[in-house]
Amino acid sequence: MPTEQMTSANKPLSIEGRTYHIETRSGEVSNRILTVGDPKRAQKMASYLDKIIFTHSSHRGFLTITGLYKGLPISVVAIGMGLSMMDFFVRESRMVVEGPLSIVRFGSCGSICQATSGDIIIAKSAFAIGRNYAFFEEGKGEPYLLWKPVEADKDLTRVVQRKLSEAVGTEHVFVGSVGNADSFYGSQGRIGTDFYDCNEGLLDRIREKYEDASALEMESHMLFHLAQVSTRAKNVDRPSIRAACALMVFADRTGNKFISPEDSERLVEIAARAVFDALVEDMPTQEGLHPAAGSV
Ligand code: R1P
Ligand code: URA
Repeated sequence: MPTEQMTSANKPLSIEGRTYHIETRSGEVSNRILTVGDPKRAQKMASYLDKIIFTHSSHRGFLTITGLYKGLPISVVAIGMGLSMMDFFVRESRMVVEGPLSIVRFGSCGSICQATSGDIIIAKSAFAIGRNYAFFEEGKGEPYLLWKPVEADKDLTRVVQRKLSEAVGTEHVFVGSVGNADSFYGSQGRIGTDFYDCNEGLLDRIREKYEDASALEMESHMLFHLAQVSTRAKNVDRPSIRAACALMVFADRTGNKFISPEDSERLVEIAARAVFDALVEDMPTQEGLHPAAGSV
């Protein structure tokens, strides 16, 4: 249920200026954001900030932690899973952050390349994989639609790749295009018998269409797409969004292996400072927290 009265149906903000789903307002979110899916991952990574100055858990499951790292503000935001959550996150963050906005996603994925569990894949670009309802309802077309890749921000990606390579070793870092599926199951080519998914040839089709297809997950294309269209919006008089994405391989889809809880925790711990270092190197100026932020 809404926790505060909203002032508009078109752009729901509370009287205090808090967004409807994430429930943050100007001054509480930094221009440098690390976003993850899992709130425990967010807490673990945020524990590597030098100082935490704001924490809020929203009624829709978004967790925002803002702090200082090497003197600059960084927010860590856990968004849960899937395209819609990424859409809420990017749009509502844009509503409350003035000026340039750099977003790094640090997520988990299934690898469909040589990378194995515990390795990291840097998204050079991301493409969407969507269930084609016309096929299932009317027998029209292919069961899955594959959209053209959208590029990550090159500069931000370069620094994220360098910092993570220094942290985990270049031999554990791979670069490629990431498939952003609308399901963990059907549209990621997981074969089962409970549903008619018609996805037996999907991984081969993806690899044929995109030679550098490396990983499958559920948010990166929406992030890159919104960053891209933020530059085309009408009446935008502020710098656009820049986005990058690095993914821990949890599921090795070729070798059929899954990461252990201990290894995933270790990787998150190793990566936290690397991603923060990338965010502050990429935007070294004192952008960020709004002076009017009473709760910060
Ligand atoms: C599925 O298990 C989830 O893991 C991946 C997928 O994109 C999806 O959200 O990312 P996160 O680990 O960041 O949630
Ligand atoms: N996240 C995904 O979306 N897919 C995987 O296989 C592993 C993590």
